[in-house]
Amino acid sequence: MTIDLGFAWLRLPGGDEVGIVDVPGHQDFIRNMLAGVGPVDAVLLVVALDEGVMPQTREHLAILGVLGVDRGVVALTKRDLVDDEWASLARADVATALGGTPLAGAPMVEVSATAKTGLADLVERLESVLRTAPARRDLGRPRLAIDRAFTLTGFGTVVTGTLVDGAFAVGEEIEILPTAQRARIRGIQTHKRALESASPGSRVALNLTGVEKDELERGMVIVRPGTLAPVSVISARIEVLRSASDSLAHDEAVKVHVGTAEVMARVSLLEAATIEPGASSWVQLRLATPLAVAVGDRFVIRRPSPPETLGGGAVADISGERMKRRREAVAVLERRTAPTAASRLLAALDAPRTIEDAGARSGLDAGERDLAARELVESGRAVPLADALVARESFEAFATRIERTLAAAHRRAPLRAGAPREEVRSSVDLPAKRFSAMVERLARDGRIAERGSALALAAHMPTLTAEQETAWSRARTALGREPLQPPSPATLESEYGLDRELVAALAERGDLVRIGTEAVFLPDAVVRFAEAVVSELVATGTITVARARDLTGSSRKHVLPLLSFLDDRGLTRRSGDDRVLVMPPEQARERVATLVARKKVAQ
Ligand SMILES: Nc1nc2c(ncn2[C@@H]2O[C@H](COP(=O)(O)OP(=O)(O)OP(=O)(O)O)[C@@H](O)[C@H]2O)c(=O)[nH]1
Ligand SMILES: [Mg+2]
Repeated sequence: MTIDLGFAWLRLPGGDEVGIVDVPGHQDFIRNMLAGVGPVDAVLLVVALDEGVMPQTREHLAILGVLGVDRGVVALTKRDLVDDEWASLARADVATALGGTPLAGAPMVEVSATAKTGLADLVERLESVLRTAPARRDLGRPRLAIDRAFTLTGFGTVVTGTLVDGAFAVGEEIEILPTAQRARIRGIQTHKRALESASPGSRVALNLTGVEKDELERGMVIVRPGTLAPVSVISARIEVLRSASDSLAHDEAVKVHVGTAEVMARVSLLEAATIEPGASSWVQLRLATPLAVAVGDRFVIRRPSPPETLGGGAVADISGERMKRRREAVAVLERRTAPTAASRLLAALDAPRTIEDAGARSGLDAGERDLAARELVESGRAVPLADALVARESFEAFATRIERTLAAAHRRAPLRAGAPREEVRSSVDLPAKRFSAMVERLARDGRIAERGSALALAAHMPTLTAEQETAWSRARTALGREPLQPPSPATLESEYGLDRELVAALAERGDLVRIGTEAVFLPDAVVRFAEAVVSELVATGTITVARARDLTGSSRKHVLPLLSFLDDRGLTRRSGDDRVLVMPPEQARERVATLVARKKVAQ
């Protein structure tokens, strides 16, 4: 009697090699059977004709259904021990038992191992069934669930398993989960032949350096470092088998079999209080020890005692979040398992994530993922934010939060240009790069505006109280008296009540132009000064500080910052003690006209 897994391979008549995992049939060893049956392309179900359908035959068929193994061949063995009539009765029995299972209608071949009859036919059927199996996907994220770990004299540590989702090559560093230990691949064998690399779907023996046999066991998973992380909470839709002896209750303890691992878990039912036999429901499984699983992995749940297969499902979410609000949780999970790749990816973009991260969460391969991402961005259902993508809905939530923060800041400080950028960023808690992309987009859409180092709602204008307006109107009269020899900011504050903040607000509104730290002018005065300087430069080519002062009726104290201002605006530049024009006259005149209108943005 087979107790544990056995491994062999076979060359098919067409030349292909097929790896074979022999699993125990007896009910006492179902847990070992489960460790071997997961990642297969097809199954060879063996029923002895002299015994017919046994209880374990039904349990095995149910497990195949749960795991989604939906192609195979049935070998009816010991044909030599029964007569024709018995054989045809048994055969009919088996056909009935297959009804409603993934092997319904599968080819059945009568064989005798002792008389060696039917064997060639069996292999041929197996070959044609395998031809219908879909190609193994390569997600560039290889995983190997360990089914055996041992030491081999002259080699050291060896593990075996079925490689899925990617390829491994000799020399590669690997990570062992859940322990997160690192090791290196020293050698690879498939069917006892040494290879440089192994491809997804093959039975593989890895010779590892940097790890001892004692540190490895069945159930652990070998991955490329950093590509998968163990989780303690997984969400899934579980189906309880119609044949289950009882319903599954909330908080019940079950055994979860996934890959080659087996762990205890508690079931949180997210919908009803129980799942009746034949029914299904969204659940969260709280695992006793963390498991390295990926979205889409099929698993089986069993009741520990008396041992019984209850059902299972496919992993829908591995974010590890405990979902408390059940109805919402179910809606999220429904979306994460939606039929199209685009809607699954979208469901994983509830927060800004890199496309790799979102793809892994939705169980998509690189091709599907990239196609879906393009579709989502083109249709506007997702928005790019620097290195990440985010669903439109979540983007809107961020945008609303930013707008609220700004509105509150404007209410608190109506005179201010806006709220400090960092303060706004902390209100949404986005990394700097993504926040900048967010701001850029909202600014482009005309929702918010960048005002120097501050952010504001696009429509925000600093607003003055009635007293401030009165103070401003008195100050303006004073500034207009000798526009190019205006009162200093200190005087404006002491005589007219224009403090720094009010001046900044007036500058923001475009009523004042601040030049340097020590001068404030009316916009018209700045334009007049610039016009005079430009005309002189067009006429004579250069201008001195003294000449500019005399021409405009200003003072040296004011002319110095005004000339620097023109330099800063790219209109003029210093040449010794003089200024010269740096652009053709026509262009200079145009620039003068926009000099203070542009002030508001540049500040
Ligand atoms: N006469 C006869 N005996 C067979 C035939 N096939 C297998 N046997 C015998 O039946 C017994 C059980 O065979 P196994 O191959 O161990 O059966 P199994 O399905 O692997 O059983 P488990 O591993 O316990 O699930 C052995 O003694 C075999 O020699 C056959 O076609 N004819
Ligand atoms: Mg056996």
